[in-house]
Amino acid sequence: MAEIGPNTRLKVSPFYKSTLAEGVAGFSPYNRMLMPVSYGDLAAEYARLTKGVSQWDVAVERQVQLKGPDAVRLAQILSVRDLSGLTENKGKYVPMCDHRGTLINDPVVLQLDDDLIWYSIADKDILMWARCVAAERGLNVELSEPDVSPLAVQGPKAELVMASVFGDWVKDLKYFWFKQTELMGIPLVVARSGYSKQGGFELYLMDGTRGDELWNIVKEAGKPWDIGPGSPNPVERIESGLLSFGGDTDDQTNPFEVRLGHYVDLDLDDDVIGIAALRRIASEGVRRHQLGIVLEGPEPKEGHWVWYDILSDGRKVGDMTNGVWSSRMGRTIGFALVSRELSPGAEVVVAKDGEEVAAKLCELPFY
Ligand code: THG
Repeated sequence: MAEIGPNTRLKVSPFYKSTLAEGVAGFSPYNRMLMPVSYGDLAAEYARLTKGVSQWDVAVERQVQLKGPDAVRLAQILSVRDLSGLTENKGKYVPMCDHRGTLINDPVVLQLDDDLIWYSIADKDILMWARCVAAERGLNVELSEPDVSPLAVQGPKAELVMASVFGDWVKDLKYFWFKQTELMGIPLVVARSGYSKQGGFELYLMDGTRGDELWNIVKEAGKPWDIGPGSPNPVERIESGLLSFGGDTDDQTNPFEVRLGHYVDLDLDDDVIGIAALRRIASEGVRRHQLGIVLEGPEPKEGHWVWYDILSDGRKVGDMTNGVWSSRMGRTIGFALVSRELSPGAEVVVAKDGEEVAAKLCELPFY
């Protein structure tokens, strides 16, 4: 069998050995690293996430660090959401665009100090982008990818596990709030966040030599609640309506098309990259919008459908960007990026390998 594995162009997560020991069954490339995507039993992983608690190696969510007197200024230039209210220990979800107003990332931004910001990024080279912008604008800021790797603890019982590890203060963290702390001498940022709607935390490990140690502390602490390994779950995130940047977006997608319009502040200064283009797009109106889609028919053999044409009256009207079988709904469900002409309730067809599957558009989220 052909193999792909860590090499000099594919960095290893600090939790890599632990995930192998847990029986990781699949990886996906992301930010030039490998992200675990399955431990071989997706139904059990879904159940753990929605009813219990699971721990995820999401070290691929790399940090782009902005440090120096112009860190805050650069952060705003890179973000089409107003960051004037950004303060230490309270993160925000922010769309990042290029000069065309096209979405190039949807990071979480964390301010750690007056002159220190992390952009916790999805899959794309934002370090290179930020360095280029900083240099072209003559800003006094140092850009780097620090030794920081998030471990997510997600699910309705995550708070119990985290409180048993850190104490009751974690219960007071609001969504995206975080605290810099230590656990047995391991430097961490503890945040209430994560890529699910089941509740949970992220532990940003700040010493890559101690990944397996942190993994095992969480694993031991979670035993009373049957913690187990997992990963960002495609079924749960589609049911919950969470966007996958790069998965549900293409090289033309702007934030208004994919339900991120309420994170765009059009009255930001013109020096914010993409804001002028977004003003124009907002006044002209978007061509496409993102809706849910529900397909007819039983569970398909292959679990995950990506980028199939959506047709209406025999004409292509958009794409089903991701589709999965939802046991909870008894249907294949997905995200549709379709022409504005189509509204929830519209009957369409998904064209898949020469077959046509009847489907209906709906509002998001499913739950
Ligand atoms: N964790 C961390 N960084 C990340 C991700 C993560 N960076 C890249 C990628 N994932 C970013 N994507 C998202 C998408 C949605 C959310 C978080 C990261 C999210 N959204 C909430 C929602 O949509 O309801 C809240 C948004 C809000 O209203 O502010 O949590 O997983 N560290």
